[in-house]
Amino acid sequence: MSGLADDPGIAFIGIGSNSGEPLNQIRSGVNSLDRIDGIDVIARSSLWSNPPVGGPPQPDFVNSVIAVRTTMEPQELLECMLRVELEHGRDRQNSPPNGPRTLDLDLLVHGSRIIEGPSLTLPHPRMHQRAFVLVPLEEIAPDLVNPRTGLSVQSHIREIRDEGLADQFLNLGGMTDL
Ligand code: PH2
Ligand code: MG
Ligand code: MG
Repeated sequence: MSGLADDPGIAFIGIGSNSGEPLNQIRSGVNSLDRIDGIDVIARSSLWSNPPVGGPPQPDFVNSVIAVRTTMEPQELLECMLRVELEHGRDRQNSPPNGPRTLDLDLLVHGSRIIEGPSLTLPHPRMHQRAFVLVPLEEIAPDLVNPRTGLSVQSHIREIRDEGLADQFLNLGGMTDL
């Protein structure tokens, strides 16, 4: 899998779910993305159970990260991701900020693009501080350099581990083991 980290046609997508049937929704959501013309899922992390960060009291999340090879520009890819969220019961209108969700797909990195737009910021502005992104991302792309911080996933995760933020993570296995 070498080259994943510096290939301009590769995007990384963070996935989270803590309502309904998280394992089924994540597996189904990833399959839906893979079936779209112009999106090929090329790597899948394990599924990680972990406590919610922020928001109201809510169930633990299952988080994962995938790598996709895509011919799409970020905005088009994002629109496909929003469509897949909706198909999996996502209801933005009736949920509190950072509250429970059936399926959350976040575009983390798209090649080396840096974008500060009204509907999209790339790389994801908080990804390097979030254990629920870094722990799964490290499995598939430890050498990926965040174009915003200039630091690799491995070096960001060292800080997170030192702060104890990755202590409560439970590996539930791979997506194809479900
Ligand atoms: N997503 C959030 C807010 N908090 N916590 C965890 N553990 N995992 C998430 O995916 C998550 C969260 C907003 O998208
Ligand atoms: Mg999110
Ligand atoms: Mg989101």
